[in-house]
Amino acid sequence: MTKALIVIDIQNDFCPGGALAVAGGDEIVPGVNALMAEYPAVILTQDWHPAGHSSFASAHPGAAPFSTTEMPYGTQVLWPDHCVQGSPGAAFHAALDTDRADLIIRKGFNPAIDSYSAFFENDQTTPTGLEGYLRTRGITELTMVGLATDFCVNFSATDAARLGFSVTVRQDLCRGIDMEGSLDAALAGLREAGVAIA
Ligand code: VGL
Ligand code: ZN
Repeated sequence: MTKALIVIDIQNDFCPGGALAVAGGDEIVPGVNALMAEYPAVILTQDWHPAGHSSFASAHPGAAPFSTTEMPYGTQVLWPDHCVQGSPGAAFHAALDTDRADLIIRKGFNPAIDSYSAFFENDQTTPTGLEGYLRTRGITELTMVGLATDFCVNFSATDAARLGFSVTVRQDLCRGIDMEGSLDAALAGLREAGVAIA
């Protein structure tokens, strides 16, 4: 049984001062760096959108950030422009120890589909390839940390549990966006999916 630490989207745009800042997002960095030492495999995810991405409110005339729209794959929150490929906002937080990463998996690069989860795009069918990577390495046990608890951590952990991985979310090393009760809903959904919340 091999375990991996999955570090979700600790990028400048999700930290204070960023385009889609999560309160206290930067506070978790020292604890995440320290936790890396306890894992034989460390994987980072990076939200990585082309300019004009369909999840950006700016791509939908008249739409306000944090409103929702119907996409062919379901309801999508429209976000402020964030994590544009190659921009400073898409870079990892400067203090994150990226040297320890075995793999950096990018997601959200498909212009027409957002990807909260590290495993599947928001159509819940297009794979990112992470499942195959983990399985071929014999990794069965995942600990997840990062941003944001109620979106990318939530979707990644739920998908991982559904795929049969043993999953723990370290809530102390996550921070949430918490729009309209989304944090409580996410925590309930995670427990329902069989994810351990530590
Ligand atoms: C995220 C909203 C949009 C996240 C990414 O990392 O939780 N949230 N893109
Ligand atoms: Zn995004």
